Amino acid sequence: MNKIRMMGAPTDVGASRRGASMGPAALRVAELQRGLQQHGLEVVDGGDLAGPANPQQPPVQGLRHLDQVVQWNQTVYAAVEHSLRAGEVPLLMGGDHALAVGSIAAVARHCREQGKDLRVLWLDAHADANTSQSTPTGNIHGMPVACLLGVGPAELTGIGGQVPALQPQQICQVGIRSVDREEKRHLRELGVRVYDMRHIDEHGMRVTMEQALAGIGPDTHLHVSFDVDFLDSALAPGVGTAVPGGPTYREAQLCMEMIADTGRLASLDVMELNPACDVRNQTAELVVDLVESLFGKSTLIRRPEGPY
Ligand code: 4U7
Ligand code: MN
Ligand code: MN
Ligand code: MN
Repeated sequence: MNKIRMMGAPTDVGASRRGASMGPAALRVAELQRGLQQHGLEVVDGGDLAGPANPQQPPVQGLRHLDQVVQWNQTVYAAVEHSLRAGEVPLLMGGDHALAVGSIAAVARHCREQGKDLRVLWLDAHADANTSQSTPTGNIHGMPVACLLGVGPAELTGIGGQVPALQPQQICQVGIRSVDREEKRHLRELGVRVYDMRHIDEHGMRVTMEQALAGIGPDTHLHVSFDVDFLDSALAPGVGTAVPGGPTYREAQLCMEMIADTGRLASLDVMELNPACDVRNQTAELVVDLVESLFGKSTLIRRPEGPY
């Protein structure tokens, strides 16, 4: 594994509930860097990126804080691109999920230049495929998937220099259980592969992840966009938009472990952690535990080959 570079994006301009801006600090308090170093990984903390404050304004034409969201995304884009060019594994600590536009646009550009096959795994309770027309809130953290697939304000869809930044076959969602009415139609039209909680209930996390990870090969760059509200809200209260009925601790561990087993994880977003909603930083600690698994903590114990 190449050197991991942590970078914080302390903002909540893409949300209406405040607090995700404290996510990077909570992950540092929960010792994310040391947790990963424990397993022999090389990890640097590049500190926090800077950007505009949250003006706490109502949405304008279905979009809240568009200018601020664009500015933050441009900064994230540049930082992720720089890290990938240096041969590192960028680990973006959000911040709200609107910043996945800049992060993934940078990864997509890097993959085009390097001739790598990009796969994005979107772990979330929400599909984040709203537009300014369909959004019930105007919050841009509910829109990054649509933006990356070319549907959204030009200032966001254009980040990275190619519209769309992503093809629908390149993204796959897991854990989804809250999708708005109009958003459902977008998902179908966009052709995004969605493994919702119903699918996990019926087939289990193991089969779900086998399906989600199918086709990943030696040339694949695997990007994980981990929205902390993916996790069951009883387990992970420290998020601004909690939804019950998410993966249990063991299901989430298995999900992370199976991603680690591919050996292709090359960039990561950890988004939407909201310490203002958390209880004694327990969600941040859980996230550190899961991110350790994502980078292979438990593969120290090798499973025997063959059926079991
Ligand atoms: B997150 C929502 F209406 N769909 O668009 C919206 F329910 O990044 C929630 O996944 C979006 O946390 C949640 O505002 C965005 C709402
Ligand atoms: Mn979410
Ligand atoms: Mn999200
Ligand atoms: Mn959220």
